[in-house]
Amino acid sequence: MTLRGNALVLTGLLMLGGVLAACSSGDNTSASAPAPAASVAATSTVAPAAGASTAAPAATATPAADAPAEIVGLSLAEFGISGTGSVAAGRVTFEVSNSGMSPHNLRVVKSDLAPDALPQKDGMVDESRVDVLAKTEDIQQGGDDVEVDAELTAGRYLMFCNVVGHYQLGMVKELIVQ
Ligand SMILES: [Cu+2]
Repeated sequence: MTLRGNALVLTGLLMLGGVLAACSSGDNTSASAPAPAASVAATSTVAPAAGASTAAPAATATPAADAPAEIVGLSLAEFGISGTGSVAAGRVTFEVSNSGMSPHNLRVVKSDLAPDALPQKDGMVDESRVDVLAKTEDIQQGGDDVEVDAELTAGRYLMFCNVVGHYQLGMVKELIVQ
């Protein structure tokens, strides 16, 4: 009989607890709840968090969007490309200048081929047979620097100028992304 009596008391406590929780969840927005409600407050903090879930993804997305881009600074001239040879993986900004006498441009492809082994057609790299990840317009002599972005994963890339004849004359440079 004492076991059953304890069970009844326990059941009564549980019911009471349920009623308390139900009551307190109704007005738990009033932050100045008295001290005895502390144990209920622990559970009530979950409910507002779930309600505010729309704010949480925005907060976590912000740091990724603000991550600074890696910079690859390149100088184009007759006939070669000088500048950065390796960067960390992620968002990369190519800052390209023409320090030569004639127009040049930049293309970036991911490739494990030798620097002079890209597929060619009509004196140029055949861009229909490579995956160009970043490119600039022709940059004139003395023209403004051009910036172009790309999202690069780890691996080996080739950067080249695709003005007719320039790739064959050596305007190609390797880029290692780590
Ligand atoms: Cu060129």
